[in-house]
Amino acid sequence: MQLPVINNPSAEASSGGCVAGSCGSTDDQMNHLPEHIREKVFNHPCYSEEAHHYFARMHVAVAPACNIQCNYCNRKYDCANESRPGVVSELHHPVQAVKKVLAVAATIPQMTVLGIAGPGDPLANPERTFETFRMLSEQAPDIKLCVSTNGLSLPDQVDELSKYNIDHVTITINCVDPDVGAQIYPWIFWKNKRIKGREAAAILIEQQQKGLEMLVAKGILVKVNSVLIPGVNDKHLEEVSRIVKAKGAFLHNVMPLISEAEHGTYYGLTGQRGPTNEELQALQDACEGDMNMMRHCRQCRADAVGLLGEDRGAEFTMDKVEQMEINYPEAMKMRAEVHAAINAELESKRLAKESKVQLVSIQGLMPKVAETRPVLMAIATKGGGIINEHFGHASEFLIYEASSAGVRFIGHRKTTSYCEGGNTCGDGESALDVTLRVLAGCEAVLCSKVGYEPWGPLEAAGIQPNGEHAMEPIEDAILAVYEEMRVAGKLEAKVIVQQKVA
Ligand code: CLF
Ligand code: SF4
Repeated sequence: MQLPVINNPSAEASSGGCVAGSCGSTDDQMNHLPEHIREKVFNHPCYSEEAHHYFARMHVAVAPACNIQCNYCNRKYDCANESRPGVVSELHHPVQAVKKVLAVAATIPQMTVLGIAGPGDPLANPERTFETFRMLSEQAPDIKLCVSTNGLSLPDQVDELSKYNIDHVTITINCVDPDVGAQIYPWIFWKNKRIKGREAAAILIEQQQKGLEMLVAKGILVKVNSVLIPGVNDKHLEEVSRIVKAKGAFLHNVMPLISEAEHGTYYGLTGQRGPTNEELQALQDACEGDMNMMRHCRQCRADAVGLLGEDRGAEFTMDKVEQMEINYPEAMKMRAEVHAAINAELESKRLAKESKVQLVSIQGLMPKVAETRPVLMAIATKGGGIINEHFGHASEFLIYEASSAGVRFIGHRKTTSYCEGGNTCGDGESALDVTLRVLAGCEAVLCSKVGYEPWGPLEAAGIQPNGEHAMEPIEDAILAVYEEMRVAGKLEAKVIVQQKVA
């Protein structure tokens, strides 16, 4: 069947939900997973990098309270265009939340996962969180349930979590050393007392580690989120990665600190900076030796709806949901058809990839490719794993690295969309200037179309615009462009330049 196009009117306002919430295996890793784990992750957009091009998630904001304070969080601030965990526009009662989930599931059949990620800590609001999960497990059994927590009360809730068939739990673990933790968490609320400083961090760390071990023992997949805070835990996160992997975490998601003064967070107000794209990638690469890293997290709002990177929450405000007539059994049939079509497409892609690998090794082409250097390319896409977005409409670009080893996903970079951003934004920088800055280090940008005006500045910045691969699968297009660069002798030339610089 024809796959429905995911309408994404607000893709430009990329979303960011689970600090108390976040993951992603590559499809190669996926293929090597045991069947019982593959079953759990193949259609979870956060746990599978490939799935995130096709399947959507939503969050319901049923958990207002939190039992700790993080220096990067201020739940009072809300802006519909703001993409940070902890931020919501509407708070819901569990009954409303379930109505909303059924409405979204019927409208966006690609929505496979319901997560509770805030705006506070879901497990600090156990009645509301578990009531929502209980009703959903009865009324929408085809939806995977997912929860994200800071971990403080996790050990007490593991039994309850396992009752609702929750296969995915995210724990935000920013440190395993209380001295580091004391710089991140000013206080926790523990056994009816507010505890501060190092003692607070030590309790939180102990509870997180205990909760992780208990979940793994029950066979529940655990993803660990860590916020990278330069100068605070940047040197420490490799150790965190090693420890959580040794304890059985499935995936590690290192996310950049979001810190702006206008957010009113402690870090924002005190000038703590977030990491650069290069710092984030370097740390993710350093941790990768130890475990699967998620690189496609969008730091979603606690009420995000849609594909990762888009937020369709405004289409499902409670007043709109109340007016919708939902026949869920009917919707389930449509959902099953859409999921079957996506799975068939994924399977055919997997087979095509396998046969390509076989062909390459039969032809003995690998040694030739192995001589070429890696190249970063930026992709404009609205989802579906294809190049289908106009350069001027993109508010984020996916960044891939092509090299002799193949194509690997590196991350995403947000920008101001060229067509909608006007001529200037912020400090007098034009929208195009922002994009040129954001794409620094990339040597090509692949999109469905690119206008005459940005073409020159892109080329002048060393980024080759390319609209020749519109509607092609991303990886195929990247490989084709990489091959063109190789044939044109552009790959070796850069090596010489780099060596000179070094
Ligand atoms: Fe939500 Fe988190 Fe579940 Fe995903 S989000 S509770 S695991 S369903 Fe995903 Fe969003 Fe990143 Fe979280 S992209 S913030 S990792
Ligand atoms: Fe905010 Fe609590 Fe989440 Fe920390 S754990 S980010 S304080 S909601």
